[in-house]
Amino acid sequence: MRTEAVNRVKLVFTLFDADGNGFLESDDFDLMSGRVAAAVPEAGEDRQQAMRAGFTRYWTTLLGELDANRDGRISYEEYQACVLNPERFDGAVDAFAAGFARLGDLDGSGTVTRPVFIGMMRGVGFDLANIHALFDAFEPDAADRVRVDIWEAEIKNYYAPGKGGIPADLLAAPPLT
Ligand SMILES: [Ca+2]
Ligand SMILES: [Ca+2]
Repeated sequence: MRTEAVNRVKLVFTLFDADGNGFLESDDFDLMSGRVAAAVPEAGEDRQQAMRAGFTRYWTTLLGELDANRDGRISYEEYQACVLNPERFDGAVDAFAAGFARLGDLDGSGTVTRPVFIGMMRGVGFDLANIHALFDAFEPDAADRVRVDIWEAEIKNYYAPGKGGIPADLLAAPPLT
């Protein structure tokens, strides 16, 4: 597996552990989807539901595939195994990526503004400078908007163990000092 992918897996585990107790649990995903929803209160109910459903499906897939000791939560050791058979997570990652990125398309234009992008990604917990770097890598247009389909595709890339040297790696860059 690519070193970049290891770094992405480590980071996303830390972020998904929204309450910081060292394990992924159902409550973490409710907490995080609530933070993301709160970042875009003007998004319609349908999009909010699709986003929450994506989080829920991803969680139930993790639990079904990775909870080796059957305690109802996922440790980092268990989570790391997600990279061994990435195809088992394709459906869940696709639904997660679609529900998440499309939430930010508030006017149905197929694009997302920088403030909405920042707000949602801060809701997940990414570093602010890294979020701006990713937005800029998506080549915003004159109105400072990026395409939702590009964002959605990059979310999937984030979870692909074989990929490195991609825009998603910007999210796992060390914070600037
Ligand atoms: Ca937790
Ligand atoms: Ca477990």
